[in-house]
Amino acid sequence: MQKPRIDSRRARESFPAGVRRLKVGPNPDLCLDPAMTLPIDFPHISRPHLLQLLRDAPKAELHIHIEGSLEPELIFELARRNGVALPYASVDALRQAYAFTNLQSFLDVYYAGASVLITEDDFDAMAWAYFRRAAHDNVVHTEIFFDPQTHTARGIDMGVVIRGLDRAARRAESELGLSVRLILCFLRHLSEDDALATLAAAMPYRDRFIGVGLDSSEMGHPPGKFERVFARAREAGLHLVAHAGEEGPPAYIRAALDVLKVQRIDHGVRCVEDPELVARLARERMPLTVCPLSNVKLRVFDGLDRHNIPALLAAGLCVTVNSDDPAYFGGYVNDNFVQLFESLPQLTARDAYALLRNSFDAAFVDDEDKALWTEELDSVFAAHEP
Ligand code: ES4
Ligand code: ZN
Repeated sequence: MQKPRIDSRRARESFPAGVRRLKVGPNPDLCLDPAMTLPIDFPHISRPHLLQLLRDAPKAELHIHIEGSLEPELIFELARRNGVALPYASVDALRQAYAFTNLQSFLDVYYAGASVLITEDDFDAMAWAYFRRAAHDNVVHTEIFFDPQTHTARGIDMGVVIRGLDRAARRAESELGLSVRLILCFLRHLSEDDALATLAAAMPYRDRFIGVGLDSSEMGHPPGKFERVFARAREAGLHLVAHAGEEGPPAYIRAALDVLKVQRIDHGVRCVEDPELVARLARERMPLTVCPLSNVKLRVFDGLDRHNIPALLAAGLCVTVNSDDPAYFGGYVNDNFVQLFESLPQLTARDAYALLRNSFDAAFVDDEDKALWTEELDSVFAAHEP
């Protein structure tokens, strides 16, 4: 049962007099129609108030690796509890290793951190900590990635991983009113046969996850390598997403669309190198789950002030903002929003609304949930003070 965090009836009552109600429901034209009119007074939202609105607004998070939410303190606690030796002497020493030069330099530390996860309780504890933190940021819906091969390769049973995450998810739904879905990711540096075996091992838990994704080292591992396993997932009625165009070229984004037939692109920021691809992404309203702090930490961009989100939005793309691996990249989803808007003064209140609204439009939920959350978002924006 999904309990909305904001009571929509109360939100409706608090709608300021004289502000016309929005027609609710997902607007399929949102990303294509920058001239869209809304009864929200966008130009009069001050910068400090906009930053607060970004924090307060309900939002969906669509790109978060749950193993990337493992904070150093919990890594050390689980290592002690499970008798796992870590190649770092202390929490501080581990934190000092978070100076990444590219995706691979991060993945090496990330997989070392995940090695402390052994029991169902460990997966539950990790996910529960993230859900509490996400609810604090007014996340109302989250689709979490998990990397089963990182664990099954160490002899951990698939059931331990999925049952632990699922237990935390059910608790988050009942105690935090957070809507949670799981997406199983294949590690692209491993073989397609390994991915096929992983999908088969997960099928007994088919009702506990809604989709599959593709992550880990992108260069040299094009999406085409996973054509058969994505076809099999599609036949099983699973949603499909893939990391593409983070470090890899636009051709990888095209292959994710044409060969894997994904419904969202994770990252996708390198699409701008291929104007025809950008036009296609806009035309098809293909969501990009962008992770600003991640992109800076992994040197995809030299700074948040150099991020291409303004260009992606200007091109009419359905962009969302997400945290990726918040424990490693210096912030959760609200940190991503606020630091992005602090660094890029050209981003407007209308852009903020579009990014938040896109998070619901791009979510794998039914139209009723999208309409409810969109209505809550509109109420928060319409109730703003200058
Ligand atoms: C990841 Cl930032 C990123 N890219 C690719 N794979 C990943 N797994 C965890 N974080
Ligand atoms: Zn990612």
